[in-house]
Amino acid sequence: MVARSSEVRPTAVRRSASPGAGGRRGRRAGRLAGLGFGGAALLILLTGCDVNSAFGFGWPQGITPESRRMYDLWIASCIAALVVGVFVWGLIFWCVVRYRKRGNELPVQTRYNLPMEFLYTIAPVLIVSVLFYYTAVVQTDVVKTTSNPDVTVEVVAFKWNWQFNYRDGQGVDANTTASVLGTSEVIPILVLPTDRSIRFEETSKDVIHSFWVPEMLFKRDVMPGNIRNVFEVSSLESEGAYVGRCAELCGSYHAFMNFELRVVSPENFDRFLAAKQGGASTQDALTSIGEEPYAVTTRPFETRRTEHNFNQAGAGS
Ligand SMILES: [Cu+2]
Repeated sequence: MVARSSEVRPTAVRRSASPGAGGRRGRRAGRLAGLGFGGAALLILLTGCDVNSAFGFGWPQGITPESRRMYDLWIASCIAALVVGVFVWGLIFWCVVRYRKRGNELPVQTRYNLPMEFLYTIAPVLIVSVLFYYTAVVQTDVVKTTSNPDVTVEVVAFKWNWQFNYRDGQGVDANTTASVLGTSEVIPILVLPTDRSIRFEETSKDVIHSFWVPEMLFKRDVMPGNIRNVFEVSSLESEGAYVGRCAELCGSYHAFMNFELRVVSPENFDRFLAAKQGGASTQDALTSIGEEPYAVTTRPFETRRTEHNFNQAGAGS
């Protein structure tokens, strides 16, 4: 038989209060701990009225099935962490109250506790294993690609803007059928349809950039040279305008490297593409389908590239 713990009774003369006092203290500590748990549960319940804003933890709602899976993983991980946290805080506060100093008596000296040591070794391994399992499942789903996406768009990054090429196939050998190019004056608008799978093929003209639309909850590095990073979304679920950014520090004007994702209906997307292929400008093609011709989520930044005005008072605005 294995001893559960080894306790060394202090030799000091016990000057404990009446036998009933310890029991009363224990009950009071239990009530305090219960109150703490109840308060935490009530807080979660009350803020749970709007689960998405209470448990969003800073993440926007996704607009793709993939992003919703990542969102769910993130929220579930946060809630699991909170549950563990509340449990640990509860134990700490319970110990602080239950075993607080009472007079000069030396408390029981516990040297080891096998079940407890077994628990706090196994529990973290189990938690990490469960987190790893769900992360691997969601990641595999998010990065999977198919052989026949509905739309293929080539994302070309360069210092410090974007070009979006609509392609007639996959890979470097496919042809560009229409193109959107950003300039210092005009934010490039990437027009894409709802309800269709979309393949993004990324390439860079110079340094490493990163294609990021926060509402897709996803970013991927855009590499120069022969590396062609590819990812797909199985559909874009809500029409609208979403800001896009470069998420890799790529040089002086990295912060200015914005674009806009404009999600439209499949019919309007076909009309937009036909207008572009017919020689219309991006702004005219957008107007022809009843969309705002210029970006509405971001604006071109004043780069002042020709002025030597760095570090001068009043230069920033
Ligand atoms: Cu960049």
